[in-house]
Amino acid sequence: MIRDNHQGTKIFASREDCTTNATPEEVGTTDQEGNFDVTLSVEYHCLQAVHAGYLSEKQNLRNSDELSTSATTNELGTITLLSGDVTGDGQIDIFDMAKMAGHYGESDQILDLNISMAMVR
Ligand SMILES: [Ca+2]
Repeated sequence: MIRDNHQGTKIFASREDCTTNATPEEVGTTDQEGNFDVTLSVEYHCLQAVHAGYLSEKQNLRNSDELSTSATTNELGTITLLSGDVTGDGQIDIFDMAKMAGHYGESDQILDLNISMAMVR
C-alpha cells in the first residue's frame, strides 16, 4: 500500500547552505497532497522536510538570481521521504526493523508507515 496522505510533514528553513549544521526554523507544514506554501526572504538557502518515521531530506534553494523576484510563487520540485526510520536517528537499519517487529500487531501511528491503520495479525 502506498501512502496517500502527506499531511503533517514539517518544513524547516535555514539561512545556511544545506551542507552546514545550521539550526533551521520551522516555516510550514504540508497539506494532504504534500504541498506547502512559505514566504522566505532571499537570506534563506536551505529547506528541510521532516516527518516522524521517515528520513528527513534537505534541498538547497537555487541561487536567488535564478528565482523570480517578480513572481509570487516559485516551484521547488518534489522531495520524496523514505520511510523506515522509526528510531529517528537519521538512518534505516536493523534497529528500526527490531523496533517495528517489537510492536507487530499494534496500531502505533509512527510505526504504521503506510498509514493504513490496519492491524496485522
Ligand atoms: Ca533509524
